[in-house]
Amino acid sequence: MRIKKIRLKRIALSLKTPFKTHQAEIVKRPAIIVEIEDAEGKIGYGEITAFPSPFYTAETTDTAWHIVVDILIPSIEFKEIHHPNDFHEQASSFQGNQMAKAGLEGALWDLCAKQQGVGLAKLIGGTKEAVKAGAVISLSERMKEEIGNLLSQGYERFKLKVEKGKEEESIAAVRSLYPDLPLMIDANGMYQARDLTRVAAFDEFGLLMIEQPFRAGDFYLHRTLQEKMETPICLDESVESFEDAEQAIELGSCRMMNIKISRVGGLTEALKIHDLCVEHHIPVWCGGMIETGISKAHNIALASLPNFTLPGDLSGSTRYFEKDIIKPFIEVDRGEISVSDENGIGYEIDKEFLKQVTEEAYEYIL
Ligand code: OSB
Ligand code: MG
Repeated sequence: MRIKKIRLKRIALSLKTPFKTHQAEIVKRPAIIVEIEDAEGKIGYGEITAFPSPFYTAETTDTAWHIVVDILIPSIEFKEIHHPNDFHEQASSFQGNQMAKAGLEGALWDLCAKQQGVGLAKLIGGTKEAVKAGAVISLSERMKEEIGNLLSQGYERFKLKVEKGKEEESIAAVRSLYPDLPLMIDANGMYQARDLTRVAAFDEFGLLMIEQPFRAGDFYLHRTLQEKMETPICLDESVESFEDAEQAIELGSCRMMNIKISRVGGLTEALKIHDLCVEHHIPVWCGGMIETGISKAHNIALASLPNFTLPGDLSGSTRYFEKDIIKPFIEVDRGEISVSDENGIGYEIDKEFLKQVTEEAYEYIL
């Protein structure tokens, strides 16, 4: 791919309102933007979506920076990379650190599409012209107004973050206002074996699915709950690789899957998981990470694949932030986000704004 330069930019964006879950409260969103430049000066953009604290997966912004700068960049043979898949193959000799890997691979995918003069969605086999928007409602938000506002923008799916012991109350509050709302909850692994019966009774709420009720490594409890429950279980944190997805499907631990490019270590792995789910008739959707437009653009391209039949955590640029680092902003129009057919991720970078929000930069010249 004639890679000449790799740049990392550590940025931070302030959220319009804090995003609160039972695990963390996010007020400022740090991220690492990856730029990979080729011999012709074409630039591919990726984003490392790790958080400052390891509340979601084990990575953090700092560990990801370290892994990219001190491990991946010095050991990857960039001259041998003819396609992003080659990076995936080389990076697989290191364990874990999916978000660090995904950020680099993402920049390569954007660059690859730009070099071929095609949109990223088209390059990976996307078929849709638009993807459906879905919203995530965190704990601190005024739920009622928030849902009303998002409904008027056409959002087609609503995911509530819940707090243990208060979930029945919050689901019932939403259901009393919106009996038919396409609603789900994301437990982020907060339940234990002793909660099985109580969670199984959530069937009465007619939820689209329950996301990640138990901790990540536990395929057994998810399977036990799925056997007791009509409501589909959807895995998020549990699936960090193709092999995790295979086990989950084989064991019956879920009936739906949330695919996040960053959680599974890049688009190559995400595509493999998508194809596996097609084979097993498991519908998938694209998960979000409260990310900038760069990562959102990658998500939109992924969600344009045919088996992304459920609306994901796909929202517009101004859902969480006043201003995005891409131009134009991603917009939700009557519940849909159009899939760009411009080259690469399909959006320009607002270089001025990116510079303003950059706190630390690193450049490696090959
Ligand atoms: O569990 O899906 C999750 C955000 C940060 C970390 C984990 C999760 C989330 C979300 C997505 O729920 C929020 C969004 O980007 O809209
Ligand atoms: Mg989740």
